[in-house]
Formats: sequence, C-alpha cells, structure tokens
Amino acid sequence: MSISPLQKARYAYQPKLPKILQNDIRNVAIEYGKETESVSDQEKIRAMFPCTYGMKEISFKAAASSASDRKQVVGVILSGGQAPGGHNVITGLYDALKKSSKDNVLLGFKGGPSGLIEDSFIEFTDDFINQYRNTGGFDIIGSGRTKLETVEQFKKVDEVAKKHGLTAIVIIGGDDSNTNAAVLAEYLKANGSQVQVIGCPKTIDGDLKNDVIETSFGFDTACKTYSELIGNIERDANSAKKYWHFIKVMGRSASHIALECALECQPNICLVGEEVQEKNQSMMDIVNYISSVVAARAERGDNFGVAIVPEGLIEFIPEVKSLIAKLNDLLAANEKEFNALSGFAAQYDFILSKLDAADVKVFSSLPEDIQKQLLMDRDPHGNVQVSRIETEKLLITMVAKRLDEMKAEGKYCGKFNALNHFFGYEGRCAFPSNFDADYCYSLGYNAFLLIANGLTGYMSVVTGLSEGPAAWKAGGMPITKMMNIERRHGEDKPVIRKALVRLDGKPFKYFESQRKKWEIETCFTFPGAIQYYGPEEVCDITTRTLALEMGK
Ligand code: FBP
Repeated sequence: MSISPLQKARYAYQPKLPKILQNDIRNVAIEYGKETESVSDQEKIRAMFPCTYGMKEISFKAAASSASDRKQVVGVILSGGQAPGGHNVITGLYDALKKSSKDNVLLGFKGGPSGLIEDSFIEFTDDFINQYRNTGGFDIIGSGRTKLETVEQFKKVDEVAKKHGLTAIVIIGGDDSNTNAAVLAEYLKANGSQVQVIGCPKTIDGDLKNDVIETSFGFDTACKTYSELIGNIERDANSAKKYWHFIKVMGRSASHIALECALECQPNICLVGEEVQEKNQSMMDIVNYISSVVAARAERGDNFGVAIVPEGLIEFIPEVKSLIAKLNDLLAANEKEFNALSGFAAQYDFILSKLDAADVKVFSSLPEDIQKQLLMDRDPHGNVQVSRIETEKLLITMVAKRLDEMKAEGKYCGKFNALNHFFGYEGRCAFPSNFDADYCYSLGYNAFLLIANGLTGYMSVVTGLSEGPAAWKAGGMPITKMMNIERRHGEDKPVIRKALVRLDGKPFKYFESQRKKWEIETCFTFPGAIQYYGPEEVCDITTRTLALEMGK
C-alpha cells in the first residue's frame, strides 16, 4: 500500500500521555473516590442497575499496583459515526495491554456492535495496528449503528465472550452506545459473568459531555477541519465580494460544532438551535433576522457574507419540531402502509390526511425537496436524519423571497447571490489533531487500567484537558452517574443526558457579546489547516469552546 508523507510521519508520532500513565503499569495504583449518584431520577436508575449503581469514582496514583495479573482477552468495538482519533483509542488500549503482558490479546469486532453479536472479528498484531497509528477513520475494524440493547443480543454477546474467553469489552461510542455499555455491564454482572464493560466517549457532535467528561473525542479535529474550510470561504467571500455563503455543519441536535466554528472564524451569522428554541423563534423570525443582516451589510456596500447553520436547527423551530414529532409517530405507526405507497404524490396525500390543520399548514408551506427529506427513513433511534435535510438551501430560498418583499416595500437590500455548502463527512475522518491523537491514545490506555483493576460499567475519563497532556488526570466514572430517565418510544428509558449548548455557558456568552459586531462589520478570522508539526501554540491548541469552558 502506498502512503502519503504525512501518513508516514504520523505513524511515527508518539502520542503524549498524562504523567501518571507514563509510569510503568505496575506502578499505577487505583484510588477510590466518592460513591456516585445519577444526575437525576436516582431511585429509578438505582432500581434499573442494582449491580452497578452507586459505584465509586476512581483516579490513578503512582504506587504499586494491586491490579490483577490474569491474562486479559479484550474485545473492542467502534460504534456510530466516525470521529477522528478512534484508531488511537485502539492503539492506546493495545499498547497498554501488551505492556502489561505479551500474552494479552486484543480482538477487534468488525462493523460496530453487530460484529460482537455475529462474532466477526480480527486479532490485532503489531504489524497490523502500526498501519493505523495517529490516522483518521474507523476503517481499522469499521463501525455501525446497530443498537446493542435487547436481552437476546446480550445473550449472544455473552456466548461470543465465552467462546473467546473475553475478560472485557470496550465500547467506543456516543451517548446511546455508552448507555448501552452500561446496560450490558449490568446484564453481564447480574448474570454471573466476569466480563467487564468499559466505555470511551466518542462523537464529533460534542454533545457527550458533563461535569466529568470535558469533551468527546473527535470534536476538536472535526471543528478545526470545518473551521479551516469556513475560513477559506470567508477569504473567498471577502475577495470576490459577490456571494453570501450558507454553510450547514454537522452536529445532530446540538449546535456545539456551529458555535465552535463561529468562535474560530467570526462569520456574519451563526444560528444556534438551542437559542431558537429558548426564544421560541419561528421560521419567519429566523428568515427576518438573516434578511435584516443581509440588508444592513448591503447598505455598507457589502453584498457578501457567511452564515453558519447547525444541521439540527430545523428540529428546534417550534412549528417544525412539532411537525417532526408527529411525523415520527405517524411513520412509525403506519410503516407498512406508507412504504407500500408508490410515489411522492401518494405519500403527500397520505401524510396530509393524517396530520391536524396546524401541521398541514406547516408541512404544505415547505418546498417539495424538504417535504421529501422529512419523510425519509429514520435512523435506528427513530430520529429524522438531520444531516439529510437541506436547511441551508431552504433558508436561502426563504431569505431571497423575503428580500424581494423588503425591496417591494422600498427598503434597500443590495444584491443577494447565495451559495450553499454542507460540511460533515469532510471532518469525521481527518488525521486527528495532536489534541485528539493524544486524548484518544490516553483514553484507550486508561481503559486498559480500568480493566486490569476489575472495573465494569465505567467510562474511561481523562480530564484537565485545557492544560498540556502531561498535566491531564486519568480515571474512571460509573456510567450510571451520567444518566437520567427520558421518554423514548413511549417508554421510560435510562439514558446518558445529552449536552446541548448552554445559553448561560461561556462559549455562547462570548459569541453573544460579539455577534452584533460580526454581523455588520467584516471580522472574519482564518484558522488555516490543522498543524501537526511546529510550535506548541500552533499545533497543540484545544478548541475555543473547551478553553472558554475551562476559564481560559
Ligand atoms: P454519532 O452521533 O454517532 O457520533 O454521529 C455523528 C454524526 O456525524 C452526526 O453529526 C450526523 O448527523 C450523523 O452522524 C450522520 O450519520 P450517518 O453517518 O449515519 O450519515
């Protein structure tokens, strides 16, 4: 296989570990902290996790280890969407496991959780794993979105674990996958299995964070990749001075990625879904806001600009949110009948016949493309696939129409030529930034220590991330601590609470304090490409979000 010079150089990069993990593994001892409680609904969650609820937080200290020296056979899966750094979680886990004993074995189950159920696996070797060090992607073993949640599936996992003599399973995934890791840990423990389950916090969306997890891995690299591209577009816009660019960025419901890119690039507009919801803004409120910025810039002679749109925006607009909720239920309840309909016209009539008057009004006011996108297949969790809804195009069409009306009312609006972009997949498999390379390697390495110390139902946790890696702290947190009860598909389910953008948080507050200026003046900033080699202040910086949240 031919490789690029950067790829070759990255193979040789040695990720940095927290100081405590730099010790010989035999000199890293576990330290127990406080017993934990879930973030809310304590009684219900305690009852659902009788074997794994209330366990203690743990950290590591330099002292002789009392960890088990039994042979470890660990299985690992990658779950959900790709995020830069996933390979390094696996290489960190592998290195710690092999440092502990050459006889230890790491199996990678292929294609996500389904690999574990179907027993599709590879055994990692030095030669194989070395080709993936510090590289982007999840292609080392692939990923998938199968949900691991039924007792039947857990029984299969138990059988596969017995067959291979697995001692532990590491699940690298987002909030849902880690929720399922906790449920699997509970199931195995309750059924007398010794197999331990450890989670690692992954997702570019940045919505798996709380008072324990400072950031999920992949967010840093994905945001830096999008910010590079947005900065380049800003420079183009400021050079040509003839286009408005509407850029949708990934992130599912949460607007963390959009906000981080705004902090990095200072565009004229950045919509934040959580603010739209809080202020109960309608589609027309948003369109009026954008149109007023376009007109104000036109008055200065600036018929160009950049607007960032979070992909989940549409779900936060009250009237669309209500419509989507109804469509989700309707499509779930009438799946067969709906799928048997041939052509969009028949589907359209069917949907209209089932919606109430208010939802009919909203649905029929949307352009046909968006109507079709709202009727597309749901993801395995029953959610609309927001990455496939072209909100950025919808906004361009609606803003153009509004500007025409404003012109007809005598308002000067200049020229509005708009282009649309969607940045999502471009950032999910980039070479991990030094931050993500180091963070992920540390998470994987640390996961092995949690395993060696006999823990199950824990998330691998590395904190203090706004400092350099040497100062990072390593430990583990019971996953049940992060849970609350939410209503899912008509049932009360224990789930890790998703972190949306906090409007009282420092990143949003900073953005809010600046946005009036950014709207009208041209304040673009150009982050440039991720740097892997060079001065620390260029190569090892974290996101603005993390820095602001940590008071930097
Ligand atoms: P995860 O939540 O699994 O980390 O995936 C994140 C994400 O990239 C979202 O930002 C996006 O909406 C979604 O995946 C796209 O899913 P798919 O890869 O299935 O198209």
